[in-house]
Amino acid sequence: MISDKIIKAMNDQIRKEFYSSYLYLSMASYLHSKGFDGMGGWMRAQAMEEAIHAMKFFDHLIERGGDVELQPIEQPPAEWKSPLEAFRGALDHERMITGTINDLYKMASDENDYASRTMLQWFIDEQIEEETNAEKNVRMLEIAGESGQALLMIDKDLGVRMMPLVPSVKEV
Ligand code: OFO
Repeated sequence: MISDKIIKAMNDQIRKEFYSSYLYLSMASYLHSKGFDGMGGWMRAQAMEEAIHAMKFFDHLIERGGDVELQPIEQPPAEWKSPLEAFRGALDHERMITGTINDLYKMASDENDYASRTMLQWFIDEQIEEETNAEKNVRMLEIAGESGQALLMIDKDLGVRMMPLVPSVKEV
């Protein structure tokens, strides 16, 4: 049995994951507008991945008999000073999300909700990867500085990221 407290917290997390998707889509749009289509493509793939994260919580609630209550998603920023500032924003955002996942894990542990804890373990592992990738991108852009040539190389490098595979519809 999943508690009302966890149902509420997971509904909040669905909003946060969709906000992440919105934020990265907005960063993608900004980067495309500046001519960095590779970086924009990377952000676009990240936006898709966040929507998949939201759906993992959505599916978990349905499987556990908890009601999904979709909340309004706030408007993300649309402009950054530079690609570096956008990627720094992404890193800060991932660090914040890691905190929310850790809080959820603690809540599930306190309530002896082992099913939620197992599901959240996937997110804990995922956040390590998310933060590592975000840190790597920031580091590369810091090294590139104002060099147009280096920025174009990073753009090309990030542009090879594949779109995530959308999992098939779950049978619930
Ligand atoms: Fe970027 O991470 Fe979702 O959870």
